[in-house]
Amino acid sequence: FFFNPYEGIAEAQESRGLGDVYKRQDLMHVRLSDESVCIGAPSPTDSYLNIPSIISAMEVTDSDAVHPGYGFLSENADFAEQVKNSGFSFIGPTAETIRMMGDKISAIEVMREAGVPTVPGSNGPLDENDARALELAREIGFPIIIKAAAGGGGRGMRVVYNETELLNSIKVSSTEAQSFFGSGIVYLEKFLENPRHVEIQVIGDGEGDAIHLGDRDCSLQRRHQKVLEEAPAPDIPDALRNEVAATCIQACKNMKYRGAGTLEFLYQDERFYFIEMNTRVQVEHPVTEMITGIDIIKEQIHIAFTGDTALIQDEIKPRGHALECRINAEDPSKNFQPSPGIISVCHQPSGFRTRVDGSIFQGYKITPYYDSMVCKLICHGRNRNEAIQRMLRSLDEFVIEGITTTIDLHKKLLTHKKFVESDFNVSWLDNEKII
Ligand code: MV4
Repeated sequence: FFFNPYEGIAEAQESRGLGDVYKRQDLMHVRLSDESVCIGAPSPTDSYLNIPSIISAMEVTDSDAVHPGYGFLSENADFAEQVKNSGFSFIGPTAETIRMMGDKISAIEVMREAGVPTVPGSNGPLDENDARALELAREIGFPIIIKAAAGGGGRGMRVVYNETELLNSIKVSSTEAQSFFGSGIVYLEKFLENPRHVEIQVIGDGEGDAIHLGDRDCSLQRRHQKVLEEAPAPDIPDALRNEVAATCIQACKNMKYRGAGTLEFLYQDERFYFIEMNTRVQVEHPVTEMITGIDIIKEQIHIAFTGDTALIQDEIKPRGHALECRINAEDPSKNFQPSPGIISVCHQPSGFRTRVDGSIFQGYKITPYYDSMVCKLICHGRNRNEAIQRMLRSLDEFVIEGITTTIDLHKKLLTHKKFVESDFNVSWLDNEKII
């Protein structure tokens, strides 16, 4: 071997300690790269969210394209636009598509036109007309939920249970939305009280062809942070799954969707209700890769460079069941507060149908600057039960010392009767103190 990617890491960590400046050489992906460029200070606004800084890095390295990943600028239409205008390729949809889906009201409209089932609601922004808002809420039936058009992911929402609080709640929500998102536009939906979160993975070639890769259940989340995801979503009649997926494909064809995307649904009483579309690849995409055998990242890059996809719907045959546990550097006994520090011992599981996606190694230093997710453990099985057993075996093999992680919490979750029986909804982890 010409080089040892670990060389000098332990010594460097030890001599600098935790309080010191983080060195980019401390990151394995930087060590493995042919070239690297510093994009700014650790604070995201100075670096990963700084558009000129990213575009400068593309210029000095003579890059062809940028993969926006997830988080940061991955759903920022201005970034996609500036990348394109600077002569580079953005691996994702067009800026127009990102903008259209970023506005939740226009996203719902696009989906309705394609026949995607949506939540009964205002189907447009609420205006100043109080009488009209009251009439609408009565028609829909309480409880209703007020959402910000520019919101998403759980931010800027308010549930209203009766008429007396409606008008005030609309005003408060709009004022909040204005200060959070720079737009006070809000809309109404029927509030579903115990839904599951089911999402459908789509891929479009940007020319009007599109396919889907089935669904995932992401109901297990805590304070809008997903904890464990699975594919396919359990206990949904296949005819219904396929029918809804067909409407998703229609929507992607209509808008000439380019790249990977996800349509998010609430699922309750055997019905799907579209709520939002994500125009990026998601953290939980590996569970879909495991059941379909398709490398979603490769397909994203292929489509960006060729404007074509070799994927054919009839050839996509999901097999078995996959689970993903997000391993966070957090302390569940201290209200999930981040647990930064140096990983002193690291042993990652491996074996048949076991996959670890992540960035950690012995000597890795977790900084307080970013999200606390440090890796993901993904297991596939011939069926859901086999996937659960394999995940439990893999979690037992996983050793991370020096920091506190959510590994033990996953063991409790995977053996809980309600999880084993898929008897949960989006509120379960927030309401029950099971983890
Ligand atoms: C809802 C809902 C119930 N009814 N909309 C929260 C995140 C954002 N993507 C949409 N969210 C919700 N929208 C209606 N009409 C319940 C939620 C919700 C939720 C959705 C998905 C995953 C976790 C959630 C946790 C709490 C509330």
